[in-house]
This record gives sequence, C-alpha cells and structure tokens, in this order.
Amino acid sequence: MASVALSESEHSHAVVDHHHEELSFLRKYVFSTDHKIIGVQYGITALLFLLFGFVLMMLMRWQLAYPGKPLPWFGDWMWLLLGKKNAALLMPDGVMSPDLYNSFGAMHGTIMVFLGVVPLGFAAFGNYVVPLQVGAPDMAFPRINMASYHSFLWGGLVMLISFFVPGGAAKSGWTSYSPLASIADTAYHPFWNGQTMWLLGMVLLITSSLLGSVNFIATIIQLRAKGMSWMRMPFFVWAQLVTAFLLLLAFPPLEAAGVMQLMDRVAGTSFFLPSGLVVNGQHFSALSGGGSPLLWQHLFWFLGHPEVYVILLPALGMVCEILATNARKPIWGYPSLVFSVVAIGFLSFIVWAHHMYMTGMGTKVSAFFQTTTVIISVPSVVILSCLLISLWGGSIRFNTPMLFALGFLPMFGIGGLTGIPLAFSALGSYLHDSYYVIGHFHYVVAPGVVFGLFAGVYHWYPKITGRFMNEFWGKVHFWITLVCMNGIFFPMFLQGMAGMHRRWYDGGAAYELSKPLLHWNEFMSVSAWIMGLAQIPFIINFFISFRTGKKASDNPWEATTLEWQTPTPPPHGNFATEPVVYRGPYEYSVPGEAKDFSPQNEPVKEYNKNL
Ligand code: HEM
Ligand SMILES: [Cu+2]
Repeated sequence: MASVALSESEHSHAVVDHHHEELSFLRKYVFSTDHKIIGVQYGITALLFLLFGFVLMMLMRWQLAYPGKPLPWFGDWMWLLLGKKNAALLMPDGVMSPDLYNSFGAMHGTIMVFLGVVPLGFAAFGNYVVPLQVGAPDMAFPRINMASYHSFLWGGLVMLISFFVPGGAAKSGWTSYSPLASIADTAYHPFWNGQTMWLLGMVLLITSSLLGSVNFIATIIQLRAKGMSWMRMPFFVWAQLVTAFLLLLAFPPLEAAGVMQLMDRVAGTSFFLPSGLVVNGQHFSALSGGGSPLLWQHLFWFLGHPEVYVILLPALGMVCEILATNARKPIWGYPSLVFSVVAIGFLSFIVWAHHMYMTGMGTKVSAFFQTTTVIISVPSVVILSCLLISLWGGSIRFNTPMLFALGFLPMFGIGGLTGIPLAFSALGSYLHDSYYVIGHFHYVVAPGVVFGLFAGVYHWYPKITGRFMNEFWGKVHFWITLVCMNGIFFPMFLQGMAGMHRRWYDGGAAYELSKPLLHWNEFMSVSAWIMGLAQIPFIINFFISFRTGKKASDNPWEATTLEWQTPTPPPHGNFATEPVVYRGPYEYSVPGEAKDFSPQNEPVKEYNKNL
C-alpha cells in the first residue's frame, strides 16, 4: 500500500529505515506483512496439511485393503486424532466404522484441496514469487495479505477441531450435497457437529481466498516494474493472475451457498431442503420444505470446476518456469500459452454441469455442457504440447526440480486424457461415481499437481533459504514417489471401468462384480504406504538442508526471471533499486550472447536488437 505510492528514492529510503527498526518476533514471523514471510507461513502450513490429508488416506487404505480388520498399532493411538469419546464411538475395537471412513474421506478431499494444494500452489508460491517476478517491493495490500493468511489458518484450525466435536468431522464428502449434508451429524449435537464446523471452516477459507485474490490481481496489474509489459511476464505470473480471477468470481456463490446450508442446519430455513423429505425411513415433516437440492449442486460446481483449474494452473506455471530454466531454451509458443491459459479461465465458468449429468438435465442442456467441456480440453492440450516441444533440442539439466517437472507432463497427460470420455454424458453416466473418476482426477492432482509443487519446492528453496536441498535424496524421493503414485492410481481405472464404486467403505468386498479386481486393493494400499515412507527423506532433507545444505548464490540455476536477480535471500523491499525490464522471460541461449541466459533486467546489446 504505502510502498505503491513511494517513488524509487523514497522506497530505498524506506528499506534503510526498516533495517533500523527492530520488529518483535510476533510482528516479524506471526503477524508479518512481508509477502515473503507470508509465503513461507502459507508454505509450511500447507505442507503440514498435505501430509495430514495423506495420512488420513493411508489410514483409509488399510480399511480398503483389509476391510473390517482392526488397524494395527495406529488403532491404539486414534484417540489422539479423535478424542477418547469419538475413538470409542467411531473405532470400536480398533476397526474403522463406516462413519469414520466417510469422515476421513470427506476430510481428505477438503484438506487436500482447500488446505493443502491450493494454499501451497497459489498462496505460498504466489506470495513468495509473484512480487519478485514482476519486480515489486511487496504485494499491493500487505495487511490484507496478512489477514488472508490468518483467515486461512483459522479455517484450518476449525477443520482440525471438528475431529473432536461429538461424532467427529464432516462425513458428507468434499461436495457436501444437500439434502443429506443439510441434516447430517445433527443427531450427535445440534450445533457442535462435524458438518456445521465444516461449513464454518469453509466460510473462513473462502474469505481468505477472496482476500488473497484481490491482492494478486492488484499487484500484477499495478506493481509491475518498468518494462514488464504483459507479454514479458513469466508464465507463472499469468497462471496466478487467471487463478486469482477464478477464485474471485467462483468462490462467492459457494460462500453464499455455505451460509445458506448453515442456516438450513441451525436456523430452520429450507434453501436446499425439499418438502416431504424422507431419509432412511425417517420423515422430516417439520421442515418447511420447498427448497432445491439441485441448487446446492449448481452453486457447488460453479465453484468446483473453476477450482480444479485453481488447483492446476499455479503448478502448471511453476512447471513452465522450471522446464525453461533446465532445458536452457525459450518456452516454445509463449504467446499461445498465454492465450490458452486465459481461454481456460473463461471457459472454466461454463462447463460446471458436466459433474451433474446424472441429475436428469435435458438433452439440450447436457449437449451444451458436453460441447464446452470438449472445447476446454483444446487449450489444455495446446499448453501441454508447447511445454513438450520446448524440450526439443534443449541441453537438459536433470536435477531434482527438473525431474519432478518432467514427471508432471505424462502424469498430467494421463489425467487429462482420461477426462475426455467423462465429458460425454453417455459414457459419463456409466463411469460416474466410479473409481475411474477417482483415478482420472487424481492423475491430475496427485502425480500431476503435487509433482509440480514438489518441483517448485526444490527449485525455489535455494532462493528462500540460501541453501540447496540435497540432490541425492531428492532423486530418491522422486523415483520412489513416481513408481508408487502409478501403483496407487493406475489400477483405479481398471476397477472403475469394471463398475467399482467410489466411497465404498469395504472397497467393494461385498459386491460380486468387484471380486476379480479386489486383489488390486492391497497392491494399491501397499503402494500408498511405501510412498508415505518415501516422503521421510523429503521431510528430513527439507529441514536439514536449511542448516547444512550446499550454499546457493544469488542466481544458482542461472535463470532469467527477476526473482533470481536479487540477493539470496531477498531483503525486505526485494530490490535495492527498482529493476527495469528489457526482455521476455525466457531468453536462454540467445545467439551472440556470452552466456546461455540473459536476465530480464539485462539491457539488450545493440547488435542483437533486431534479432
Ligand atoms: C497422493 C496421495 C493420495 C491418495 C493415496 C489419495 C487417495 C484417494 C482415494 C482412494 C480416494 C477415494 C476414497 C473413496 O471414494 O472411498 C480419494 C478421494 C479424494 N481425493 Fe485423494 N488421494 C491422494 C491425493 C489427493 C490430492 C493431492 C487431492 C487434491 C488436490 C485429493 C483429492 C481428493 C478428493 C477431492 C477426493 C474425493 C473425496 C470425496 O469423495 O468427497 N487427493 N483420494
Ligand atoms: Cu469439472
């Protein structure tokens, strides 16, 4: 804010002033307004939630592989996660109850999406990297930035606390469909129950995202350094800009819907509750009724589909940066990348009902959504193709960030291509709610997006901490994770095509149709647990390298974008003098230049001006 108005000389003056002013620990690390600290806060919190969401899934995978068997060892410790009362209620004799399975499933989805991947990709890397890449001293609104993190943190804490309320955390899936979600959990306690807490938590998380998104939009539009024209912005910045618009425009309907569902639960309204509702033989005649369950689905998916791009785009942006840096080549077709990502942004608002083919929408409406869904795959394919072609003829450096970025390409490719059949309602109706769908979107979000995020951690870690992470353990982390990811998710396609349903508490054991494919469950679960072990080297590497890692210079990867043209780690205010940009973002191996990278703030030599 203040920094926007400052002229260059005033600003460097402000930097000097800040050095003299000793901030207390609380102001510096907890209530910080520095985008870099906030980025790190988001990053650490999100990584912890990512781990937690994964642990929930590893516990569920026990139940899927060995239905009804008591959980070994962990069973005795579940009270730590659930409280003593809930543990006795939801895990009698150490066996996971159906309610607990549903609860873990719903919280896995919610935590991964809203507390893990999006805060890491959009908020953590966005906060740390975007102002540096556009050459700004900070975000446009530093205090709103702080409020955004704190709203996120409280949203996360509410979600965690909900494990301990009577009956445990929410059980209605990450989609919380009404009418079941509207009446869920109230038997445990009229207010302090999982679903109500979920809604409260979501309201805080959505508020946080909205605060973040206006900040990114203002920063990218207003605070770009001199010379940083639109088509000179690194692709990561473009991806963040489009993501911010998606959040800003798609989340408000869900926030409204969340408050409405909350009112249905606690204030006797019937926004989503129909007249004459009967659930499991129980009549809900006291309801005033007249509400529309379908309205919830529309409001949810109006956010839900753009949200998948909110999950994807930041990771895609990071992969692009890392590929260019390590292939030592300009990105092939940068303008088409930019136009494609903007096109995805627009289109993602008119495809949402492809999640709702089973609701009995008319053929005309479904034809519309099928068409838009197929169209949106075009820009995605353009982006993936540009990235692949960019590798052609490069002298590739196979370091850990590059391995993860390379791993992203085929994994995201499998995820995207397996989505195309789902676009057609005839096939979608058969595959709907099957493990095929779980396999499809996990290929996008787990080996896809999560690989992009890991690539980002390894790539920007030296800038943030001044030290490299260990390469050997990074590679061990990559290869085991790659193999295990496919071990977990590939068999899901086979199971799903054979008709195995998602959200089955026994993993299909009770159904004749799953018999031939049941043996995969154990294989998938073991893959998940080995993958869990493979994260240990990453965690140790992450913390140990902070002190003992190899020292990194200011521009250790010899990269071109502005975040590498400041001291490592960047000082408060980021740049000693305001940078001026002379070139596009990926000028690697420019003919006639002495070195194979030409930073954006390096003036173009006279003889190269017409190249
Ligand atoms: C990498 C490790 C992961 C594993 C092993 C895993 C596994 C699973 C499995 C087996 C299910 C289906 C449960 C069922 O239907 O009964 C599931 C559901 C889900 N997962 Fe994951 N997942 C992982 C990562 C992620 C990530 C990174 C995200 C999001 C960005 C994610 C989002 C979801 C969502 C939204 C659901 C649906 C939850 C619901 O049914 O409401 N998962 N996961
Ligand atoms: Cu969708």
